[in-house]
Amino acid sequence: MKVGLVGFAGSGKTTVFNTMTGLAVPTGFGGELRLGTVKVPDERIDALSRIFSPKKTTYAEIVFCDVPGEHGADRKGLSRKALQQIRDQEVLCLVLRAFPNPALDTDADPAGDLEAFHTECLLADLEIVERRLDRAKKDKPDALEIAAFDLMKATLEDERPIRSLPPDALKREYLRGYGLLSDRPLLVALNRAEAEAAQPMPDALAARLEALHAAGLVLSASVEAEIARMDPADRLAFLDDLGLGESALARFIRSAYGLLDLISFFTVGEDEVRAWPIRRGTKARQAAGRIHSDLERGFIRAEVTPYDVFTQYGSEAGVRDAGKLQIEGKDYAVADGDIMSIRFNV
Ligand SMILES: Nc1nc2c(ncn2[C@@H]2O[C@H](COP(=O)(O)OP(=O)(O)OP(=O)(O)O)[C@@H](O)[C@H]2O)c(=O)[nH]1
Ligand SMILES: [Mg+2]
Repeated sequence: MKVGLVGFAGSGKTTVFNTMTGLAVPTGFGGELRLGTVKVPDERIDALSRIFSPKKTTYAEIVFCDVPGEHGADRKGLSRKALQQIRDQEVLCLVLRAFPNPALDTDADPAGDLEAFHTECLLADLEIVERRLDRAKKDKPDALEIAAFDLMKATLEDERPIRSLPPDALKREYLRGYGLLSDRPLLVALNRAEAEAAQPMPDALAARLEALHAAGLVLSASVEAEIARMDPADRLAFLDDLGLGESALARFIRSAYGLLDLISFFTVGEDEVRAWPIRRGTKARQAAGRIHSDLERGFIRAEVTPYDVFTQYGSEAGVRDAGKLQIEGKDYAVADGDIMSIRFNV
């Protein structure tokens, strides 16, 4: 999963980047595009790794991309370059400033910034959708595709994001390659002053996020960035002082997994114990394809042990002897925590 930290100048994107990655990149004024990789902690993987002692243990990963803000010019506009940098991201994390930033000459206005960002995305998308419809008059039009673009145009003109259209209303395959921004999953991080770190998202903002089909997260990036660099043993005490039980990264991961409806299945063995993130509802055959395309092509069956069943019997042999090994076909919907072994033939 590639998550872009986006938003207006000085909103704290680089500080959020440091919070999530535990790095100490210099903050303030622009800077460059940066990538940082974070492992998704999973106690089940820790436990499986202790049991199998594999050569390699692989957690799911999130790559954060810190997109520099644009200072000067029109504060609430986004340049073509900025739009392109945002288009390169799979998931958008919009950082809203809700703290006084002495380097900026405006007060914090998170609700206004959210609307400004939303409008920029709508306008950029509308330009693309209208261009496609213009061209369709000249090309041989595919009626269904044109209908899809007409629906998108009406949605955008109604100031609603494309992501608000359910999958049965809009076939996402028509969108491939167009880089529409308002279709990207959106997670909004309300970045506050330290004293307000533990207060919930204001109701009005929460309602607006729901209408935009976005998830929300409250944090105070500057203190949490410091906490993220501490010894893990000290972290909890400091989080507790702030009135928080969990790190910003842990809360972020939960929100993002919820927003994207992600679950994990596992593969185990002496070589590697590994977590594989997939969308809920993914079928066994497609899930096998995440491991290797040969496993999808030559899929025969999946041998599945739910994590809880595995821990109950303690070993693969124990599960098998107890007759608890599930044999599943290609259309089995993989469940969170399934330990999978794929039988295949190519
Ligand atoms: N009080 C407070 N200050 C913060 C917080 N987050 C960031 N800052 C400060 O705000 C300033 C800008 O932070 P950055 O993280 O560089 O902001 P940015 O969005 O990356 O800025 P650009 O990339 O220049 O757009 C720095 O001085 C940070 O220390 C926060 O949660 N609370
Ligand atoms: Mg920055």
